[in-house]
Amino acid sequence: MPGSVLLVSLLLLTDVLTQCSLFALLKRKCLQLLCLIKHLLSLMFDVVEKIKTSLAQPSDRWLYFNGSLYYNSSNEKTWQESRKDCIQKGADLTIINNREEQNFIRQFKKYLWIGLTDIETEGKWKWVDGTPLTRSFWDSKEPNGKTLENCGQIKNPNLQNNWNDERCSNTHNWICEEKVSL
Ligand SMILES: [Ca+2]
Ligand SMILES: [Ca+2]
Repeated sequence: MPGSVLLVSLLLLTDVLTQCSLFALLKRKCLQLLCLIKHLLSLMFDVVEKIKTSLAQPSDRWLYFNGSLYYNSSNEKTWQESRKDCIQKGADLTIINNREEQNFIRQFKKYLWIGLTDIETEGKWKWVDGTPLTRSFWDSKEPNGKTLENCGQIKNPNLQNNWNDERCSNTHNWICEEKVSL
């Protein structure tokens, strides 16, 4: 009898030890899982903080005026490259339709490419949407560049009428316009 008691005791002990090691493994896995969750939560917290920061500092490059959003560039490009940038932004170079819009663009107080060109036919100024120029705000001696200057630009912001025809390959700031449908 003492022999069988010893055997049972040994079996029980083995079983307890197995259970204990399984428990230790489970505990280790749980700790690893908790560490992973903690790491994921800290990553999510970082992302939320970044979103909050970006929302708190909206880009001052886009401004709304009378049914359109305008992007005023911080760097300079050629007329063609400027246009490409606007198109990449889902917009195009600005088309100026009236005095109110002209005055709005003047307030940026910069030389700016606008969506006007006579590159196809000298003297036949067209907007980038293909419409011919009807209402214009040329500076008094402009346009004067003949075939050398084929791209439209806003120049002296102090003048009410301040458009200039400029060499398209020169680099300037530019202004994009995106119509907003409400
Ligand atoms: Ca020209
Ligand atoms: Ca000119």
